[in-house]
Amino acid sequence: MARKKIALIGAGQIGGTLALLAGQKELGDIILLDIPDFAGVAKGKALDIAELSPVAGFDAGYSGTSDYADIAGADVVIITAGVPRKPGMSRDDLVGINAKVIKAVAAGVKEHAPNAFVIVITNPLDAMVGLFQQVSGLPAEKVVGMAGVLDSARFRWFLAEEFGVSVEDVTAFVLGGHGDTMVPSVRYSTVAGIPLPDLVKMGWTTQEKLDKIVQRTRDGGAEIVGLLKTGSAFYAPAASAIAMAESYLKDKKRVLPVAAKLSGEYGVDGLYIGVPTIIGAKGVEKIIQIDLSDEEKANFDKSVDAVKTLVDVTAKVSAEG
Ligand code: A3D
Repeated sequence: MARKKIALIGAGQIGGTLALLAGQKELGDIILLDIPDFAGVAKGKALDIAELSPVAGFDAGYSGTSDYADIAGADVVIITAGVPRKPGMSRDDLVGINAKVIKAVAAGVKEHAPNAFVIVITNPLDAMVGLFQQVSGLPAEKVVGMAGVLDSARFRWFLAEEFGVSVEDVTAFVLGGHGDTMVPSVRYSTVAGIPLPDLVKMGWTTQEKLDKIVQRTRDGGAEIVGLLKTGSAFYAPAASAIAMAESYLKDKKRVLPVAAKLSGEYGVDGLYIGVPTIIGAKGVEKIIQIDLSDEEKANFDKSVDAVKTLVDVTAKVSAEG
């Protein structure tokens, strides 16, 4: 079987980490694309990782480019092109620059890799993935946004630390937009199947501590921006997108929270928002609708409203140029 082709649009912090992780998992040959001024960075990172591969013991082709013709026929495209946050900035402050970038990327992917499974990471996530799908016209089930896997990984790690158990045995559930209004669900998060409210009853933790963990999850991105000062998180975001790409390429049918385009589910139509899905060879094979409590539904609706506002701002900005 021929190797798959993975195109990474944006060869910055996340792009480079994606290239390394995709190679280590032998998901396919990897091409890093960046703007002409950064073509050297794309080529340099590609060569550096290629030279790592004999030591690490994996086979994957690596190249760098600024020419979209080189991504022709890509099976998976992961987009990180744009600018990240600096301290004091919200994800929403990035709309002006990143909307223009996403429009350019959408044109390139539409022309050269229209059959790819596309994972958008560029912030503000829910608005940028919606814009990409709208401009590229690619089928909605083949265009997703990465946020929920990362947000729930953060939630899982905080919970594993709190309980002193393996991260492998903690599952966590996060819904809604990727922003301050995201909805980490305490009811649907578990340690080895035991829901968090039961763990409170069992005396493993207190409701107060859980509330703090939920808030820390919501602020997880800002916590890292505050520490790094030069940009935003990149290791965990890259690993999260790779889990999504792997589920598609290997038809694993993993149940993953992704930003998917809803058509009536959860009472939302035509908007990208974080929901649990099954990711397999067809892309988003199913959007899973779970029962939300009144409080969860109210929080989810608030998150949807925040995403709608951002989508409106994005539409205005993109109409201007
Ligand atoms: P950074 O290291 O700056 O890399 C971005 C790269 O995009 C740079 O190399 C740019 O040259 C390149 N670029 C800019 N414009 C274009 C273009 N038109 N075509 C191709 N490449 C271009 O940033 P990063 O890798 O740290 O972050 C990338 C994006 O991911 C930012 O928007 C972040 O806000 C976002 N991000 C999202 C999450 C989510 O969970 C959704 C998490 C972390 C970061």
